[in-house]
Order: sequence, then C-alpha cells, then structure tokens
Amino acid sequence: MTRAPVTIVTYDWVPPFAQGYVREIRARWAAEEAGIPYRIETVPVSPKSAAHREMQPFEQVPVLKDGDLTLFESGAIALYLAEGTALLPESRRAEVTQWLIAALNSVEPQVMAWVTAGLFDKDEAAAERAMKRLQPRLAQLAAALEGRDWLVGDTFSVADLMMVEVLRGAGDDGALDDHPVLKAYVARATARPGFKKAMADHMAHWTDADRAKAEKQGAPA
Ligand SMILES: N[C@@H](CCC(=O)N[C@@H](CS)C(=O)NCC(=O)O)C(=O)O
Repeated sequence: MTRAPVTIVTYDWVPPFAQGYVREIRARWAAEEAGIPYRIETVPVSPKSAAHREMQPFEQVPVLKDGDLTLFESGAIALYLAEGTALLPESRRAEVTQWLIAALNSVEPQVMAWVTAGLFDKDEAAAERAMKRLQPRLAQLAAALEGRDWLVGDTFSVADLMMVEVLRGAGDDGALDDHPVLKAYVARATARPGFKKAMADHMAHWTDADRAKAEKQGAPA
C-alpha cells in the first residue's frame, strides 16, 4: 500500500542568509531518508498568522501534518518520520534518541548562542565569548566520534541527521575548522542522496519564493 504524503510546513519566504538553513530541511531530509512522500505548505513569515500559532505555539517552523496529527519541533518530527525505518533501529532506539536529544539540547544551544551573538546581534565580543564556550563542546563531540562514521553503531541514523543539521551551519561559518573529524562527519552525511535531494528542493522553494516576492513588489498597486 502506498503511504499518503505527509505535509511539511515552512515559511512563504525568508531572507537570503536563512535560505539553506530553515529547519524544515530537517523534516525534508528525514522524509527523504525514510522514503516518505511529502508536500510543502507555507505560512507567512511576517506577520505570523493565527493559523500558524494554532499549529506551533512558538510561531516557528517546521510543522508536520499527517492525517489528524499536527506535530512541531524538528526533533519530534524527525523521530516520527524515522519510526519503523532504518533511521531508528529498534535495537538501538534508546541510544539513537539519546544522541538526537544531545544534538538539540547539548550542542545546538551553544551553536545558537554563537549565531545569535554574531549574526543577529552583531555583537563581536559576545560572539567571541560564545565561540569560546562552543569550541570545547565541539572537541568533546569530535572525541566521541573519533574512529567512527556514525554516532550509533555502523549505520546512519536520525541522530546523525540531527547532529549534522546542528553542525552544518556552524561549519559553513568556520566553527568546525579545528575539528577535522566533525568536518568529515558533516561531509559524509551531506553527501547522502537524501540530503542532496532535500537541499535542492529546499533551495528551489526559496528561489520560487524570491521570484514571487519580486513579482508582488513589482506589480502595480
Ligand atoms: N526548536 C525548534 C526551533 C524552530 C526554529 O527556531 N525555527 C525557526 C526557523 S529555522 C523559526 O521559525 N524562527 C522564527 C522566525 O523565523 O520568525 C525546532 O527545532 O523545531
């Protein structure tokens, strides 16, 4: 029986610096890896809508809809899509969940502190302090990954998907430069066809969104 497509909700537009990094890529990638068909629905990035708030109390994306179920938080969405697939092997479920939570709870806050200080607040001193706190955490992660391809066992899991997603943006901005193990880990995961397809579709969405925005702005009142 073919599975009905799930719906992944993302924004109708984001500025160029965010394109490639909006967290709905995590849902797209998980769906690609799990072989689950999906379609995209959008909510306005600004102003936020009541319909958006109803699905996501913090007015964020992604949101996943599957029949009667509406789910937010990229970690919960990725775990849901991974269920019953090789992304979440039954025999290693607890450890995979542990590492997925570590990505979101022990690594992402430090990455985000750095990104927030540098990119959003443009506060160089705060960004430097955040980077100093981030580096030892990255070194600890690199030590845990030393000599291994993936976080749990010998196969790529939803924990790797989430950890790589947390690291990818930081790596693009140079934060992984002193951690060849992490750079190789991100390169290994993002070479997967599932990531490539998800990223190509993600970027195509923003190209279309830019075009639609330009057309709207250029349209006579
Ligand atoms: N913990 C949430 C964070 C979601 C999040 O921060 N999403 C960003 C986009 S990547 C967002 O919607 N930000 C609000 C905005 O852009 O207005 C998750 O992992 O789903």
